Amino acid sequence: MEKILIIGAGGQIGTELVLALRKLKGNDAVIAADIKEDCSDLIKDGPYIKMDVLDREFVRNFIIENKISEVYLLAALLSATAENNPAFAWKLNMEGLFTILDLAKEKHLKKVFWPSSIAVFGPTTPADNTPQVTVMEPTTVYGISKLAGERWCEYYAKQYNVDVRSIRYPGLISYTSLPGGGTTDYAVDIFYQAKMGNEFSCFLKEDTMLPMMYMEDAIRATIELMEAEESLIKIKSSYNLSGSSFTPKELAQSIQKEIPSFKISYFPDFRQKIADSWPNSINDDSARKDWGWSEKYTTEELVKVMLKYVDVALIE
Ligand code: AKB
Repeated sequence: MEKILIIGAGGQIGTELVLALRKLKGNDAVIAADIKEDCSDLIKDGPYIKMDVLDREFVRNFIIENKISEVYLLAALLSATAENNPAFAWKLNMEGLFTILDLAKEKHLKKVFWPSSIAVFGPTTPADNTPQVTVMEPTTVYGISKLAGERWCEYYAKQYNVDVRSIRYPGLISYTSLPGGGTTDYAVDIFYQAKMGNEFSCFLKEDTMLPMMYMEDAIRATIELMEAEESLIKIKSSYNLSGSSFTPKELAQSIQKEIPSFKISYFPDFRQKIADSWPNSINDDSARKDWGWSEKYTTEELVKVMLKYVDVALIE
């Protein structure tokens, strides 16, 4: 029987992945794990374990004793938080990955999912329609850790036959649980402020174009990648994935179509530099060709869904 462990299950992606995978595989087949003592009510309908991904022995014993077959390793510090604590970000983002890759190398795990990010790219990367294989000189701690992680995933896949799969996520837009510590987080916060009737103060300049994706597409991509035949997964580092790209101004204009009184102002902070180093748009031809990826949500569609479902109680 498949037994899945999601580490970092309390986060923005983790919460939604737990829900989606439990729907697909059954509640008991999907164990949620996070550093917090208790899990959120959203994922209370299945097993939960408090787990510090940096406690290598604990993680190893849990996976071996519980005969876990697949791990989704989502615990990480994102781009903005990582810049404020580089040493810890490097430790957290790398050590957990080695623990899991080693378990897969020792054949305790059949399959591993590890998320990469558009942060692997840098200012010298072609910014428009960024190719799968291109110049990669990230200038953030988060980006450096993701690029190093990608290289290690490919190394373990090629040297030790580890089945590890990965996606370079763009900014993810969702309403079920909040993002934390990312540079693309403005594109989620904006919906809460719009719904509360507040003017939104944006920490990026109005013309900062970034690749984004609606969470439902991102979760579907993750599950489709993990369910695909192993022979189809040609890229062992991480797949480019594209949803839609927009600037804060364009996003605000889409929101104004639904809420004409909505106002936005711009006060760029340290995150502007991070955003400026990332691509405007992503070429995901490899994901389309290898395992049949295609996105469903346009910017207009995601704006409509977000405005309908965002619950301001989540931030109060
Ligand atoms: C961030 O902004 O740090 C993340 C990412 C693009 O990986 N959302």
